[in-house]
Amino acid sequence: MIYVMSDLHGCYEEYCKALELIDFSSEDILYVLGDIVDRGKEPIKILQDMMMRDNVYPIIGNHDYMAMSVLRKLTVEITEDNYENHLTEEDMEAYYRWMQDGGHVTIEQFKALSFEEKQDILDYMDEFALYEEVSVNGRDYILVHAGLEPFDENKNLDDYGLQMIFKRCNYDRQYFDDKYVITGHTPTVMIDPAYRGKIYEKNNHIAIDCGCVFGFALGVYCLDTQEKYYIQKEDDK
Ligand SMILES: [Mn+2]
Repeated sequence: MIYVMSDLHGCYEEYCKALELIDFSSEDILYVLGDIVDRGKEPIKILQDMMMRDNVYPIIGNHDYMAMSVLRKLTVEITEDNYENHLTEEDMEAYYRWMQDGGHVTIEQFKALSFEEKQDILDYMDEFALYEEVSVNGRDYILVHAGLEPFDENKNLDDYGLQMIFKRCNYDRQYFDDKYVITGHTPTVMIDPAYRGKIYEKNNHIAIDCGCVFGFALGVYCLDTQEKYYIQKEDDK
């Protein structure tokens, strides 16, 4: 079976419970549609678990992108040649922007790793895909973190570039008649309050960020059966 989930945001416990719920095995495939890090409690643990599995395919989210850009810069060995000009003003701005957007937990846990563990994580994140196209039982899916905006049906998917991870999807607009677009990034409660904590399906859109880190749920969607699974977020005590 092929499954998708998104916006784990450090919710390691719920991620483990979701794998258990779907009885995830080496025969299955899981796509994670980005925003694995930031905000929640255990982002690095999720990354390390994903890295160990060769049937989990990551797609990059804006938080993963921000984290990777900043952590790359901070993990460079400081030498006599670069110590004065290694971090530019732009780097510092990116750092503060990331901290304001929930990067604290990620950087704290990253700092506690050994140099090799840090490199492994950065190398792993470097390989994250920008999007994926998957066909299952005659249904075609495009898997992407944020959306395809500004949308143009004649545009190649590759031409959306980083807008795919930063620019919010327009859920009122059907992009394709013959393809489903699966996105995270926008908690479904923001698309329509009636979908609070639930996967949203309309206009050939499937929005799967059920707002786990905001106290709602982690949703899992099965591409083979169109079944939906939920892990309710435990209250942080
Ligand atoms: Mn996002």
